[in-house]
Amino acid sequence: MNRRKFIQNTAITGAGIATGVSAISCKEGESKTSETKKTTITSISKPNYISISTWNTESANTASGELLAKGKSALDAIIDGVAVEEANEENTTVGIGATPDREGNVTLDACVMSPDGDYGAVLAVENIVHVAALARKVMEETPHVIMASKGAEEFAYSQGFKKEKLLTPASEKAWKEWLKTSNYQPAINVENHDTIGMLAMDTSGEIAGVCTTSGLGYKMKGRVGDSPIIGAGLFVDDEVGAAVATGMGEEVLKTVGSFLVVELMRNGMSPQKACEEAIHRIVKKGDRYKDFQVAYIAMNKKGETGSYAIHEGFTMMKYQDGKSENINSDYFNKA
Ligand code: SD4
Repeated sequence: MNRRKFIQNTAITGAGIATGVSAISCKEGESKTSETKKTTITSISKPNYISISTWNTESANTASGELLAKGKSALDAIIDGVAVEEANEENTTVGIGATPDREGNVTLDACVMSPDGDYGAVLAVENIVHVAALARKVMEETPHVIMASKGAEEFAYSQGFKKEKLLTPASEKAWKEWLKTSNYQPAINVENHDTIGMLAMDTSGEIAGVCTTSGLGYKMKGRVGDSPIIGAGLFVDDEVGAAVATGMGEEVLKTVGSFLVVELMRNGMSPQKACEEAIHRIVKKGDRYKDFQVAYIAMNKKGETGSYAIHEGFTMMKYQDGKSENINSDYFNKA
């Protein structure tokens, strides 16, 4: 670990105080260098690494956290982490088994941002399960940042992705049931297991983020939500922090929500307060918020996190220094 990373990762307090040692062995070693020998570390305000994700996505978030613990980069950890959920047929809003559009096509959206501010996204992709990894390929292997639909799918095959049927017998059955009424009313907190947005900070203090989804169930053919759109569904600025959204994408898009959260943090707000303010920007537009859910999660460079939703029921998974918890998010609509 170089000196810059060491300083980034460590809150040094109590210069000259003789007691207290770092809980982190590699940092203990560094505290013995000539530059720092008069300084004893008495508190560490920042976790070694941290992964947070939307909803009750424990296996995915733990997978990411465990990779971070092994020293993997934030970018590697989140892509492999969300892949767990993309492959989970039980999750009806991500990857295989996801709810189709109203014509029965499962179309997926995803995007990723790296610590150096790079971005890649895929929109309305069919037949590919791991669209977060595909978004990373767009970011790293093409001169573009967004690829959509058939072009994105063909690019996926050129990169070795497999063609897979995303509509499962269960999601097909549910769609046929829906066709009986064709009532498009995205439900609030459908099953507390939804679009997955994940943010991670690795052991070198770098932050990356990802979002992957099938969008809103029974959407119109061709509809794209906030999740793959930079600044709306996801934003990462490694100097400041990161935010990711879930819920009614149209509302997140109209307020450029994740960018807003990061900019509010840049101006000094905590992740928690920044998420609250971004939700307030939506609800102050009128009473329509009563019928839809939006939630944000965020983290800053100190490893502090926050989450806030319009309605009760949203949870954030957090894996930090070996411990996983599912945190009930605070929310706006307490009426
Ligand atoms: C969208 N924001 O497509 C996504 C859907 C979502 O929880 O997050 N659902 O609008």
